[in-house]
Amino acid sequence: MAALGQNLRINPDRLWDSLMDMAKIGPGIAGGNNRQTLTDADAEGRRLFQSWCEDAGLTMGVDRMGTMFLTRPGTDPDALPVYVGSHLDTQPTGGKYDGVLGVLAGLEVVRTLNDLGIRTKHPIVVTNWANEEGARFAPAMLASGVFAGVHSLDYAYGRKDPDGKTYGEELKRIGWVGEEEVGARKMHAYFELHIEQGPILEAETKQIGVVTHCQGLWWLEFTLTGREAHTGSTPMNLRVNAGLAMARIMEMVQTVAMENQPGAVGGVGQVNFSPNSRNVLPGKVVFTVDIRTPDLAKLNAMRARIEKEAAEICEALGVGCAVEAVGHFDPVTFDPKLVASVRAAAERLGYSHMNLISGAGHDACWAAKVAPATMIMCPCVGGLSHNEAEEISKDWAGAGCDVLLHAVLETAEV
Ligand code: HGY
Ligand code: MN
Ligand code: MN
Ligand code: MN
Repeated sequence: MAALGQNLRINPDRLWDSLMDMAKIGPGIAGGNNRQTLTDADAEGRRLFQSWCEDAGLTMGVDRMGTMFLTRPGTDPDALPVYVGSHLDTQPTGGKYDGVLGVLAGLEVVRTLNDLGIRTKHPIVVTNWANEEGARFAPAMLASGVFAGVHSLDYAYGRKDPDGKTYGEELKRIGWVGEEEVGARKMHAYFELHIEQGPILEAETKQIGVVTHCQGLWWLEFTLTGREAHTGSTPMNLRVNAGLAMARIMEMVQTVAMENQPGAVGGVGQVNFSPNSRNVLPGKVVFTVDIRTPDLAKLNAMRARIEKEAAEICEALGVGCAVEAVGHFDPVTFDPKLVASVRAAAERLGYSHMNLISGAGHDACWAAKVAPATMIMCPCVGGLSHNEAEEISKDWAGAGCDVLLHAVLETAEV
């Protein structure tokens, strides 16, 4: 392909400027972002992204989950589009690049093709998936999950945030309920550029992660029932201590993960005590265990062991124990042909690269259920993410976007 020469590259300054402009919307308190899904800040970020895309000549479609699809026509209107995207929503204390890099890199690919007057056979669709993070409305990757047929629209619309607001209500409130049936679109291929959110690429001094797989995940929500009582006057032997049970379960999850090395992780990011008063033993403790590993058998064995041992811990303390799986996907193998095109692009462009298994989950995991899909990763400083101090370099962003441009062009056919 003549167009795929060594010097075919994006404009890294323009990409970086767009990242910095988007980062001004929904600022955090420590230099990052709090642009949680379906908040007013999310709506503002959506409008900015839409305006940039329309300036680049793209036409927008929105589905009933609020996912945004911005289309650049191809020369063959019958050819299925090549999708390229990620997510603009962030964690409450999120970084400026998690998800955002992939969406704005998709736009930069289009802007570059416009600059060069390159037309592709397949249309290109830049995508902003709604609610990837799952921080406000669990589970993560909710909209792409509905798109892939993993969740029903009713299930998704009924998901509640900590204030009891539902996804459906909030999507309507911000005015982003689209007309398109979710999942009606068919993809020729799907690409997602994302920061690694781990330490490997930086430690190995590699510019590009050629992502071959993504590890699988279970989110197990435990509801423990104790007895509210005075923390001062209640003798130790009369306590029904749900808080203690939670602590022992957290310790056990750590043990299970450590006994499944290499490759497994396990932990808890969110705990809610009720009534959450300093001098009241909790009557109820709700928390979510997050376990992940690339090995499916190991993933399911870890889940079974954690649920069994949690029940034993609670029984010994007289605490009630209920558990619900609120998030799950099996380990994902990305499309070998697309993975090869990413690797070839990195080689053609002269970027150092290595194969990588994604530690974090991404919309690409669900896209891979309905189309050939793959990911490209760039390093992040100290491997830090889901932290306002998340940082990347302009060079890393540029290199990742160059590889995305080449891989998309090869697949969309110039
Ligand atoms: O949880 C995840 O892996 C992603 O950040 N939503
Ligand atoms: Mn992400
Ligand atoms: Mn994230
Ligand atoms: Mn499964």
